[in-house]
Amino acid sequence: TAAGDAPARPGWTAPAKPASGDPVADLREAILAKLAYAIGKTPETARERDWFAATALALRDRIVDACMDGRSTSIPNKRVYYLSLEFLIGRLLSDAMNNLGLVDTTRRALRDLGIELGDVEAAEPDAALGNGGLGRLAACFMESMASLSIPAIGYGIRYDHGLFKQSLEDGWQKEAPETWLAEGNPWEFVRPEATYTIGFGGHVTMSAISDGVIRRHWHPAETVRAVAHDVPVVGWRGKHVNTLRLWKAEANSPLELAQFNGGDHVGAVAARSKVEAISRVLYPSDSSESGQELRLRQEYFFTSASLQDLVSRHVAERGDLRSLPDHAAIQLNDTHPAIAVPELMRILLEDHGLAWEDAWHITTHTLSYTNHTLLPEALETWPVELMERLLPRHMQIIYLINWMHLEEQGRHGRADAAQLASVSLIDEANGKRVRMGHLAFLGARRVNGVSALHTDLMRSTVFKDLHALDTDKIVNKTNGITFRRWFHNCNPELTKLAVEVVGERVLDDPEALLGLADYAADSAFQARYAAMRTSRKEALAKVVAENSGIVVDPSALFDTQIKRIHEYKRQLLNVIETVALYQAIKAEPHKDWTPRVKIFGGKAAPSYVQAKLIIKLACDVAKLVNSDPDIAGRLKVVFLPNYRVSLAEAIIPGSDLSEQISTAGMEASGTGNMKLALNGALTVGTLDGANIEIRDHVGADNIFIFGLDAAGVQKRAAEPDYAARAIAASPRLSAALDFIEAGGFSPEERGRFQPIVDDLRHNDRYLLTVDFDDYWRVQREIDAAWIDKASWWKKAILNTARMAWFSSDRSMREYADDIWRVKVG
Ligand code: NBG
Repeated sequence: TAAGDAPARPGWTAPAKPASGDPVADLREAILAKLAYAIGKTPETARERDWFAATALALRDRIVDACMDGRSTSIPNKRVYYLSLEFLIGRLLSDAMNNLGLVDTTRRALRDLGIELGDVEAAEPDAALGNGGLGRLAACFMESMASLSIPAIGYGIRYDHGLFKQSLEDGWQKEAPETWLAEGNPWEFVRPEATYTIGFGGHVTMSAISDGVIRRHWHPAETVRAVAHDVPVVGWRGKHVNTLRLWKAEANSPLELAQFNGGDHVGAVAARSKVEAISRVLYPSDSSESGQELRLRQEYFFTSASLQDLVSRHVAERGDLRSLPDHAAIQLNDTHPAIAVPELMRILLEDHGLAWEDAWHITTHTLSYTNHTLLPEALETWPVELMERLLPRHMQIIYLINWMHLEEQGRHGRADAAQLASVSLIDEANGKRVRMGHLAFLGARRVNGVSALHTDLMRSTVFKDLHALDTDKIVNKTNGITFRRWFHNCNPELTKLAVEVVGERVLDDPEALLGLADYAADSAFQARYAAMRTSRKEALAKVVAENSGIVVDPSALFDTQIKRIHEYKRQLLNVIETVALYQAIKAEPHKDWTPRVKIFGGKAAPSYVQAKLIIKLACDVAKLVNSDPDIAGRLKVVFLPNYRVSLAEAIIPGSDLSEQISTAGMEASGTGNMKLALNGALTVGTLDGANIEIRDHVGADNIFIFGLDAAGVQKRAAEPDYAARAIAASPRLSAALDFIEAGGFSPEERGRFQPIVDDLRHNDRYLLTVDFDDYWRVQREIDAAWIDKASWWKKAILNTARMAWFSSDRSMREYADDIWRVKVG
């Protein structure tokens, strides 16, 4: 069959396996068999990594059983195809065990063998095939779709190297390559039979096929093969299994024989390694565009392979491509796969001989597009010259789409030059570039934002003129997180509490969590909730000590900011408030200060100089504050290196306060905000992204809001000298900046942080100075709130209960109903 898919097998039964009637013994034997026959090791010689592989393989068999029992392999009426350049998966073992209902069974099976499950879990490398929120969202969506039995295939790239490893050398970020595949990947199936040819460059020819009808044909100059690697994604209670299909780039021939025979052995393999570079490494840019040719190659590579795959599957199953929109919904995760618009057109026109109008109808009724940022520097555009060289046929199609689109404006009397320029696919102002957001918009049936505010801003800013042409196209789909990973797996103690109070159904229906609210003021329940937090904080304190050498007191308020380091996220606001707090404690050392531990984690893009300097400042502040006897442990600052999914799973349940302090209007949604609030951390945040909806759900009394809102930011940013005036008006901010500028944290290099201070005084694009005083105010309000423990725990419990709505199951239901029109369950 097309692409090597298993045909429907309603009558399939699993091959006989030893079944003693004792599930623990069965799994133990299965693990031992994998260890011997797949890994080639004995229990005596096996390392933790080997036990991990054996356990993963044994569980994978169970997933295959679930997958082949007929439900997942019968042809569904409609499939969702989720195209994403990033899937930030993390570890899969606990996901698989939990969703198969085998956590205890596995623990006991391993214990029989003298192995601790925790050690085996820790031996699994994170699959870090993403940068941050966008990639993690894709992973949450995959898990939720499987749990809701929405037939889906995720498509992405199987990078040899995921996001770089971060270390801190004297507070400076250093990057090292990530090597998750070094010892293989036990979860994946290689599918060499699902291989497609992807072209680049070359030229286009024309031929007349009948009266006046001209066909164009692309003759690529180079080709590379995309080979499928499938990772099964098992849903909750093992009811449904979907596939994450990741493409690996392979050269057509392993080496140029003629060259090799001619004696040029090295040259013969060089071409191969250049071609295969496409799937070598994930670009480490988050919310900023990287612009290199290799990046465009990656985007086209995975988009083309995915479309070829799904088109051939459709043809095999249904015969006629005209029914594609009825049976396939393709979601473009940001503009990275936006080349899908001309690529699907090309496939329909060239490979299947459809007429333009039919091809355009099919395309615009199959594709939808999610926007994840409005930051101008992150909006993808590609130089026309590069597109013409690399994808000449696609550039022609883009020109034709644009011509028809602009003609239509004329017919509707909208021929005003400025307006045409704003809706054109080509940005003429910056040396002719293709606007990928506009391209995705025109090719999509639905375009969505990821929070209510973000969607409103899409309509009123970046997509204003396009929106006016089709006011139904933009819809909102607020992000969500999978509760299986971010609640059940990462916080079994809290899950146990919830199950005891509201019953087992809370595991199947996130909405049931709301029942917890009835216990928010119950002092006995509060005590149990607080005990849960204490034990999570003790565990986190151990992680902190192991990773940073810093000893922290679990009874202090754990104040957490974990996310990519980016100026708009304003880690710097938090650091400068830390400086001001340090100065205040120094000035009044005998005052009754609320003990705090400030925990930071996050990576900076390797080329993002200012972000790296912010990390260094945080580390230098930590060094001075943590060693000052006057502070006496009332303030500790920790920067945890190599923030990643598995570290987040340890930090989140142990956090009391969640820092979500981006400049209003700049964080499209945020999802870390949801994970922390669900686990009962109170949010200190601006009215940005999903923070607004979090406030609406948890209640304004249970969240700490400060600063300008998005409209206020727009207004203030237009005023002259706003930063200088804000600094002049704030003695506290002035003193903190003066101290940093004077080398207070860098006596060995006085001017080290001058670029940071200068930027704040003269530029401050992110309005940090303007929000500073209100941030200080709300932080002191939080200090006071922490003292009243009964009230604090009540707020925390209400947060957990009322975050029910932020489950990605809810998000996926909304996409299914509104965008994909696919049946759930
Ligand atoms: C990010 C936004 C986040 C949002 C995630 C997921 C990009 C381009 N955007 O606010 O910055 O939560 O997407 O939607 O990474």
